[in-house]
Amino acid sequence: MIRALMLAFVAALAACSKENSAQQNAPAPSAAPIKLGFIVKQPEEPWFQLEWQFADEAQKQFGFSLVKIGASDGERVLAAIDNLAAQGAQGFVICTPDVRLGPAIVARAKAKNLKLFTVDDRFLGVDGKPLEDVHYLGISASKIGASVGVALAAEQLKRGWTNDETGVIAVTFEELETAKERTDGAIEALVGSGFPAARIFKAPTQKSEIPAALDAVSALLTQHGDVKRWLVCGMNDNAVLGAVRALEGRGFGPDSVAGIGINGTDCIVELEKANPTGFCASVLLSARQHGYQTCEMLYRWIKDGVEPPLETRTTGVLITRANFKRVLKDQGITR
Ligand code: FCA
Repeated sequence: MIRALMLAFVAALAACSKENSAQQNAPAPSAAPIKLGFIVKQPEEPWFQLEWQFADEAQKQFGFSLVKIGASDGERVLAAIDNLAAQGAQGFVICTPDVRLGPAIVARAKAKNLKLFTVDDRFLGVDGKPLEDVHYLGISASKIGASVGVALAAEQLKRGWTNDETGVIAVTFEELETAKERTDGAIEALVGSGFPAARIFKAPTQKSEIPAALDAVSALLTQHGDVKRWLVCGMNDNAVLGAVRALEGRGFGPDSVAGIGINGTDCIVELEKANPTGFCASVLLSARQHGYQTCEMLYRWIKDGVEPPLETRTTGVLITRANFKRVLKDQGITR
């Protein structure tokens, strides 16, 4: 037994020294590949899963390595940055869980010598104004919101709903610039199309999640029992889905509700349902640009010193139950 153990020990030593000499003779390894992080605030949201999917495509295309981290609060974000630095990353893309963390994130990235690229939600400075000197890629929020408003007005017309029987619910999240611009854009377009401002009601939320929207809209509905038909907008698909669920709870179905979301990625299951619901359309954003292009820009910045533009804005296209399958397939989101 002892002899067998000793033999194994000697064999292990020999293997070890062989490995060492092989290492000594091997050519110096080429520089380690560039490593990037991609931190998102809500990894459970299909939108962010798609951003990661497209970031993975960029990783394959350019040969950097990618570390994906979900971080739902400030503590987790700072820990994620430290973790990336400890792993030898050179930069990261981030959609922050709270835009007011901006200055702290900038400071931590600088201290750790990491390049920083923000996506979706733009950082705010201590004065509450956007940090315009931090690189950012986001949607053209006002325009996309306006396109929702125009599409809702068209739905109203198509359905022959009069202004007197109809109300608008805007599920708002006004602390977040991109969210406020979206709902403001939708409201402005509806008013511009002749819808009475006095029949547009805001359901404020502090979180971008279905339950938060459901609660806010349920509370609002108790105050407006006289409205027969509802048009619904919000910052994204989940805001509108929460509203549609709250309306269903009060007996409003697809004949009396028209809700239009934004993202186009978090409503696929809804649009696939055999029977229509009050959620009738969405503006599909470009998850590819938000995931792939941000990584590409950050990679080239690190590798070749090509600084990306400080601000890049993306657009969207309207998808409905009639065309969503084809459009999602064309954009590489579904097979
Ligand atoms: C924000 C929203 C996401 C998505 C993104 C572009 O981060 O929370 O759902 O709309 O902007």
